[in-house]
Amino acid sequence: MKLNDIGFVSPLLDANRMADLLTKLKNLPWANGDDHEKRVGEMLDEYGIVYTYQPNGTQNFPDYEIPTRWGTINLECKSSQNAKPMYNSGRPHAGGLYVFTSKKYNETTLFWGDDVLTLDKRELYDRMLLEMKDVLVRYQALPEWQDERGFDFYLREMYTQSGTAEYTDYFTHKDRPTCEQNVFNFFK
Ligand SMILES: [Ca+2]
Repeated sequence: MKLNDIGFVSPLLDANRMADLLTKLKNLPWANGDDHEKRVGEMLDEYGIVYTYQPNGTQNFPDYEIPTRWGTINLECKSSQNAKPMYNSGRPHAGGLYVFTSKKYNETTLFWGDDVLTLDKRELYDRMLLEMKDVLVRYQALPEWQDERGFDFYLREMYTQSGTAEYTDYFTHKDRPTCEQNVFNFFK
């Protein structure tokens, strides 16, 4: 099957079916990470949606790469005991569609990575990382950096969210309705 044909397979994944699927995803009760990921895959199957599962490996974004008539969708499943997901070393991806389920609320919410991490903040992170890498390179260039055991160093990114619920709770956040609506609006 040509890539162009995908999304036009029977049954047709049109805007209505997509909205239907998104509603079902949004209404999911909590499940732990593995189960959450699996049930989302089963829902994609139910809708006859063609996808590639973990195209970049098990630990990497995204969980499901889905060619659609709206372009390639990178869908990422997140699950947490609490009200915010863990991103670890991968910041929320621009263009990533997140399906985040919380045990605390026994609810699921949908958002685009762009809507939770602004472009301005991404650029700020990038500027900081460049400076940090520059510091590391300067130290590594010092003659005394070399020792007889080969001890070296590398920087690892770790993205966290801190602050009160007003900032960090994905379910009570003032922007939650807008974030969810932006997901639905994209597929119109
Ligand atoms: Ca995941």
